[in-house]
Amino acid sequence: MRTENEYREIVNRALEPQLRSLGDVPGKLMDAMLYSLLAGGKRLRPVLLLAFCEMAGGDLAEALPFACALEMIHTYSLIHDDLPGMDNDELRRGRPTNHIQFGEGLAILAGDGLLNSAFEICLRTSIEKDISNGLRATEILARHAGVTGMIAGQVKDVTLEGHKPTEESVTYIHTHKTSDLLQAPIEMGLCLAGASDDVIECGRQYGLHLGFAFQIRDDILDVTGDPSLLGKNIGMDQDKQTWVALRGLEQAEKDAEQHAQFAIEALKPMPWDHSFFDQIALANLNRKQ
Ligand code: GRG
Repeated sequence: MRTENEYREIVNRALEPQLRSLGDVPGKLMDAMLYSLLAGGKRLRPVLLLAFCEMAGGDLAEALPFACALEMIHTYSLIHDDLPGMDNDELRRGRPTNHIQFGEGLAILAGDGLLNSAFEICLRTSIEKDISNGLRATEILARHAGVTGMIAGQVKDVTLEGHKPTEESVTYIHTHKTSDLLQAPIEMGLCLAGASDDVIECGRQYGLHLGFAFQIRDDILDVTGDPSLLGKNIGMDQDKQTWVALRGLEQAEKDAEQHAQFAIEALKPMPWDHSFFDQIALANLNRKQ
């Protein structure tokens, strides 16, 4: 296995060439897409895709365009989430948000552009390189990012703002807004490697619990975090359906730990060394950004 940093570097080097490979994109649109895409996120999702794929014996070069596509979808969701009609945020990844930098119209189009480019890249790669499980991997991405996945979670997040959080509502939002886009890379990576359905199910459970632990940590950081480390403002989720609003800070810390343990447990039936992924689940508990 490579290190997390090595995977991150591989993704960072590939993102811009993948986007530019689509052809003659209007300059302003390309600038706005690259502004957010290259702003330096943690790259957790593409790292998971590549690492799960390699663990299961898959080919990194084949998986790389899919990993970049997933990061494009994640970045689009952040751009749209920051818009005045949604969370109205001014800081993201340590920079002014896309609509502050380029205006609302171009920010909407940059998000749309990244979303569409992701599927163009997945489908083109599958067709041109004749990747046997490419279409299946693309369907997994569409489903987790789509109207029963991340978008469903975001709809509840937006429409329940200001309502009293319940276990059911917060669980729904965390499952879909966050876990779905963490399950996608794991299932895609394993699928591209040709892993069995049993193995994919283990990965799906890991992604579900990692997503919960990740979002609970995010909710905690919105209260206790340092904006200069986080790269975004804090206190933005006060009227939101958060785990901290539901359970309080102290219990939220314990729940995040429990979900990290569930995630680690889920990988135990896998026939490979999974310490890389155990580490990711544990590191999230102390992350500051
Ligand atoms: C607009 C359809 C649509 C969806 C938006 C992803 C999302 C849904 C909203 C962003 C805000 C948020 C708190 C999402 C939950 C997942 C999450 C914690 C995203 C931030 O991901 P990180 O921390 O970000 O991996 P970086 O910048 O490191 O990539």
